[in-house]
Amino acid sequence: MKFILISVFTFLFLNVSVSKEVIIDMLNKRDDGQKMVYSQDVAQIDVGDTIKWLPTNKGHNVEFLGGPEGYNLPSKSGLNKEVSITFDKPGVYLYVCTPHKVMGMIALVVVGGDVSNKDAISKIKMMGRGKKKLANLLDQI
Ligand SMILES: [Cu+2]
Repeated sequence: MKFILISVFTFLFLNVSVSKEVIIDMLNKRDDGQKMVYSQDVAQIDVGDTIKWLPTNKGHNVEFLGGPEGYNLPSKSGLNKEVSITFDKPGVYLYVCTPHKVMGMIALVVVGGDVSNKDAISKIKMMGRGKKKLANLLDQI
């Protein structure tokens, strides 16, 4: 009995601690020299995890352009605003910075390792460097 109780508590504890928060910065320049980028191009997270975007540099936001089928895209954030989203649905998500998407300020979130909607994401119309970068990022997942 004692063993079962310990097992149950361990399971509950692990289950709670598994959900994590990932921080992504909105940057004018990243350590690798890339300009107008998020600190992570591809964020691989688990179902139930939260991503918090910080307006580390000014003039950026987060606008979702695509996600798994049935997902209601969140409304785009205001410039210089912190954004926090919890992802409960597995799949690939594409988000961009509204003013800089043409310059390639775009990124992906992959939830639960599920890339089954990758094709749908690849069909989202992008322009300029954003277009090239989307193809490049999709190649990485
Ligand atoms: Cu931007």
